[in-house]
Amino acid sequence: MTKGAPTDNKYVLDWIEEVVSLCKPDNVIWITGEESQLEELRKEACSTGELEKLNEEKLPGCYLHRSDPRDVARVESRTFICTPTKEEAGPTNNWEDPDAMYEKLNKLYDGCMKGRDMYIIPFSMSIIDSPFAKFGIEVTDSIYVVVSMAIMTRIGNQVLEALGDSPQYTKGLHSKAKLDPEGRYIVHFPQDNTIMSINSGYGGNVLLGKKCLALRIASYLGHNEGWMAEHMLILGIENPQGEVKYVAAAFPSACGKTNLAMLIPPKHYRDAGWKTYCVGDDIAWIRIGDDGRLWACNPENGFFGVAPGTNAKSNLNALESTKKNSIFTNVVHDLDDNTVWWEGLNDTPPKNAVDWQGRPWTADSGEKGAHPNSRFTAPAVNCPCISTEFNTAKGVPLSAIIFGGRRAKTAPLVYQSRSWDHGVFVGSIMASETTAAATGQVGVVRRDPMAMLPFCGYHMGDYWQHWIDMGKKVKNPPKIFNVNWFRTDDEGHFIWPGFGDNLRVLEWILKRSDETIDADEAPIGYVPKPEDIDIEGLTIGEDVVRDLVTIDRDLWKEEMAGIREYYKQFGDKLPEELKKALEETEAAL
Ligand code: GTP
Ligand code: SPV
Ligand code: MN
Repeated sequence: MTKGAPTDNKYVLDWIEEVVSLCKPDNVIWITGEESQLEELRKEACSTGELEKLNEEKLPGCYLHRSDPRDVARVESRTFICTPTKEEAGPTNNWEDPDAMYEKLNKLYDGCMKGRDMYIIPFSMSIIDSPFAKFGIEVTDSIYVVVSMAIMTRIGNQVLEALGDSPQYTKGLHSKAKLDPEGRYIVHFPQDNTIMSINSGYGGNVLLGKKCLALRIASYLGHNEGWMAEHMLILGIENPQGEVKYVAAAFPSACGKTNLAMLIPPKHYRDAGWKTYCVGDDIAWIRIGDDGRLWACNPENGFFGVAPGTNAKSNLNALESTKKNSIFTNVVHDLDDNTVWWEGLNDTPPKNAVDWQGRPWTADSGEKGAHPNSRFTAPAVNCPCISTEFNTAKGVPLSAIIFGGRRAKTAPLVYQSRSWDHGVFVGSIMASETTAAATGQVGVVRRDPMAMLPFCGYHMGDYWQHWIDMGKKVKNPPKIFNVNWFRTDDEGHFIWPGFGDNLRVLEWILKRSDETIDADEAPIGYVPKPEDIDIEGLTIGEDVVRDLVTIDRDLWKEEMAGIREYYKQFGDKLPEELKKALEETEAAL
């Protein structure tokens, strides 16, 4: 079956022999990266209904895909980190003994590709000639996965050439199998550099370069190798003096990374000469540079963004990114002009349409036409504000790291940590309301340290210690902040305008990073003097800003009590620095 393979790498060929004999596909197809091969596959997928070709004039090269209705989001309850001991995976991950898990999975994979084609996708996270790139090979029986990976990563023979005869690559085995929710597993074996995903066809569960490799496996590798894999967007901000500074921000799923990564400055900022550049919208790999600063690069090559709410006002750059060579998953299909629609795109829903499940649908039905976690897969090169540094190996130096979540109360609009270690504390105590990006209840506040709860490939206590240790090694660490765009009033409306106006907060953050502006001391850190947040052109006044940055001591005392309780599960692994920061905050309150 490996006859005619485009590589002699015996570590690759032996593994492919193994998965072929396990999955028993009818054919084995090596994905070369050539456009002609991808085009053939798209045609084949259109012939079976797996993809639908959209209006070539309005959306050239674009396709619609619907996943199984029971398979529309990441499934955290079925995502596993299988380290030799449970202790290594820690209390926040699902764990099973690797041997037991291999045995269980091998039964599920046995013959799962009979009657199907197997596709072998060599891919690279980061540009292929980067010394920091990590290579992977994803084996899959899904054309949707092949064409999505071709957007999200660098793929094909060029990766095999760069890999040469090295064993250093991540093995990723994916099969849709029967799409059975009961048999669904997304499993990571960090020590074996292996990922196995079965019975799902939804992005985050099956595009194995993304959350599985670039976060779960990479966070484990980064811990061993002295770097960090983080759930962060990377944004460049140019001020009117022409200086470009970079920030990285970690927000949980569906909490605003893609939006902040592509933000368009408010009008008077644009007029003054402010510009923004997107380096990444989801994942940052961070290293210590020769200059003693932290440098971040985006290992991905595309965006897998939330569709609902994306519109010309909220995120024009994302919308523009989807205008060609993109795939839309679980959105509304407008049958009149063969385009797509979702809630929040505009006020003119299509009259003749089918919903995300392919059922006839009109807006009057009162039901949502697009799934709340419907997504677009778009090439990064399409983004009008893509950074010139996007395709560089060394990435960009960070001036600030920002944590944030979706909190109706408690968390202020912005606050700054007192030090690196205190910043790690601020990241570790993050909490956010759950969203449709993962299955389960939506809108429940849960702790999501560094937005990595579902993505950390090892013990969370060790992960925090790694953050502390990295801080000791960097001479000029970025300052660390926390933001919350989602505070609501008594009627449940968002108080802060958000989106492009978030630059007003970023401006304060950059000034604090430069130490060119004062701040007020609060028990939890530094908060802006209300007059230091630019509100020109907004309908809210300084008094509202004052409220947004005010700390409610009673709520925060409760918060600290909750954190004390939360921390207990980490036992000895809880870094001393975090214990101390908790005690200091309690005392200050
Ligand atoms: P993942 O791709 O799942 O990791 O999500 P994300 O973090 O990239 O979130 P995204 O930018 O797609 O935003 C998710 C939702 O939050 C969308 O419905 C947005 O409209 C909304 N949102 C983003 N930024 C803001 C903001 O500043 N204010 C408010 N109120 N909503 C926002
Ligand atoms: C997220 O859930 O954080 C996403 C989408 O970015 S997924 O790729 O499904 O993880
Ligand atoms: Mn996103």
